[in-house]
Amino acid sequence: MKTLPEDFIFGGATAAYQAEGATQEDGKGPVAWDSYLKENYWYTAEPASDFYHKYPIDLQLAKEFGVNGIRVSIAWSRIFPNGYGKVNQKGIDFYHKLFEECHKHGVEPFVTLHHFDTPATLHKKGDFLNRDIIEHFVNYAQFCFEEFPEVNYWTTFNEIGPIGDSQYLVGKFPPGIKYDLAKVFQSHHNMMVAHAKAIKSFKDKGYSGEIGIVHSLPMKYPKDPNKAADVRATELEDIIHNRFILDATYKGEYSDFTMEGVDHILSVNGGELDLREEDFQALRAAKDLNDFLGINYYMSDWIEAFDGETEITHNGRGKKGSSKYQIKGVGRRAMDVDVPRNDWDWIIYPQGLYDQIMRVKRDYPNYKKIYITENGLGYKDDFINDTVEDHARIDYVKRHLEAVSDAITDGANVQGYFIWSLMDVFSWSNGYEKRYGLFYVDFETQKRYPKKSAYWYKKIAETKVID
Ligand code: BGP
Repeated sequence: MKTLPEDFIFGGATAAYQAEGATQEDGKGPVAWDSYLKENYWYTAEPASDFYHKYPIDLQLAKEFGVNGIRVSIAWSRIFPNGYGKVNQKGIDFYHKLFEECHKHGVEPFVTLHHFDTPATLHKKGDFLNRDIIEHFVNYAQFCFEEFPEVNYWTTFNEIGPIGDSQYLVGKFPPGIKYDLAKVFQSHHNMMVAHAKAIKSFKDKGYSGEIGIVHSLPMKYPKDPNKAADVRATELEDIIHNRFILDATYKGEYSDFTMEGVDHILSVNGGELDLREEDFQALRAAKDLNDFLGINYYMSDWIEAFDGETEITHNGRGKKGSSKYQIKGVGRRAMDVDVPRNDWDWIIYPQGLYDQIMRVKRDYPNYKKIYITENGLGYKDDFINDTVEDHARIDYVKRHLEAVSDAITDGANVQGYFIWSLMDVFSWSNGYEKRYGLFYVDFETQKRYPKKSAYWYKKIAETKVID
């Protein structure tokens, strides 16, 4: 039986917009999602999991079930309703109370400054495509570092990769632009510069605690490893989703290999990047300052060569087999590989987590430590007799924890795992039907019910034996 270290964090993850609800309460400023969900989806962020009011219950449950870490994010627009300028004291008070409650229950808060929810005012001006936001983000970060000394673990951004992809490639996040690869890379780059400047200022001011970044790192494999065109397609997909942001994080520049791939993609798809020497100065100054890397890992993809136009269909309703993903000049995700998927076509492959951790260790040796900051299985839970017999979720988490254990045995420094999600929350582009939580949330009554996975997780957290 595999084990995990004694001081390992067994966490649960959440995000402000997906959990809190109360989108217009106590002076919170709007975010682009408020209107975007109304106009494009069949749900809104109300009531979410009403974490804004129910957090003491969730933290009590966390404690009872052996969860000793929680990922939460600060909603930027609760602190600065317009993204900058006037501050909102009620928002500040809320997070002080939240962090206090976490510590009271022995649940360490890992706090993200930006989890997909740019204030509407800044989003309207181009979000991270507009360089002005870099300074606003850094000011907001500095404000939080100063205001919340009780926070021991800071994360600048959650998933710079999927933000750009979802906003400008897939078009499922606001502003819903499709197939614009130049915007994808520019957004990634500008966010990485904002990250670099924020952590540099954190370190310069000598705050206590640690700071890092959370990247989503899906592993990419060639459908036929003996076919050069499949291997090339895989490399290009990997550059879009992993290599570009990892290079920026740990090398402070893009390697020649990465840039050659980016140039190729843009030569086929059009568009140019605005990459300035001052940006690279900022990236270089920060590349060794990341105390940790958070890896969010849900799936891997098998990629094959493809010669045709870009077409991406998002499977948001959980209708298995309805997604499509092919990019001109890059490749396409093979649907006919013999690996299990969930209803949203996410390929379940724990070995990919091991491979991704070991790749970071090998290619970015200046990483210091890793937390698995999100991993979990989304599905339409059957709520029967006040619980959910979520054996598939238990199996999924078990196999991914085993992959983490293997990576530690093979020399990787991984110090914690946060299941997505602590309690059920709504999913950005898939609604309330796609559940992940250890605790089932009845969204009408807002009551919580432990699922079978919660009891199982508690046992692992207590024994550190993956059984
Ligand atoms: C990550 C996000 C989370 C969460 C999770 C599950 O990308 O950081 O906020 O939503 O994925 O994804 P989904 O909700 O699309 O199933």
